[in-house]
Amino acid sequence: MSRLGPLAVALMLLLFATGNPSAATTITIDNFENGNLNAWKPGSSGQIVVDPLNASNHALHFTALADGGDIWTATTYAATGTDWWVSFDYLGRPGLNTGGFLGWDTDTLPAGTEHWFAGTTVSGGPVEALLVDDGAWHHYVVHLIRGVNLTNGPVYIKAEDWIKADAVVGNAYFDNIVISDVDPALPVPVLPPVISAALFVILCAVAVIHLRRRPAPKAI
Ligand SMILES: [Ca+2]
Ligand SMILES: [Ca+2]
Ligand SMILES: [Ca+2]
Repeated sequence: MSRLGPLAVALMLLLFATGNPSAATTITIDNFENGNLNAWKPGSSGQIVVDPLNASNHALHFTALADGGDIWTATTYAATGTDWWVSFDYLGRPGLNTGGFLGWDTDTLPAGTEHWFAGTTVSGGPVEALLVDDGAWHHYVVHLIRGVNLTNGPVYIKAEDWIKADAVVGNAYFDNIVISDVDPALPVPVLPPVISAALFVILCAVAVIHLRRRPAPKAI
């Protein structure tokens, strides 16, 4: 059996100490750049279109108005912990109450257990994120908590251009829909500077000892 050299052990120690053993589960549901809606169930009026504000970007909009949901994700998603964050970008153009809504649903039917957590109006009920309709993209992060505004089981994500909003079709755009069990606003975990410096000193010391112990090259 071969023995690991002290330098290798020190490197493993450093990697272990700086790694993140509880890595976040983050899933990009769709950024609408792959040319298809395979992440979503067929049969909706959703379409991938060129971003009206950025010709190099694509987004989702709808060719029909809906109530109860227009497009559902192809699969369900489950939060691995108590908390869940759904982030996305929304563009409402032009004007007021363009009708974009994003929510979760336990099935793919308009009825049943559901929650619209983002929308351009609260006339259908409160939402966590009231979407801005000012003709510009805005980024949103919605915090969902099991037993509060998220059911315990897996859910579909769904979206629509709500028929009871401005009744104008096609002016609600979504992009970059991501779900995560870690708040994206939190900084990436890093070691405190004191610990990082200590590890660096230890690594250097081990490397020096290792080099000193190396056998001298044999004389020819
Ligand atoms: Ca996009
Ligand atoms: Ca609309
Ligand atoms: Ca439903």
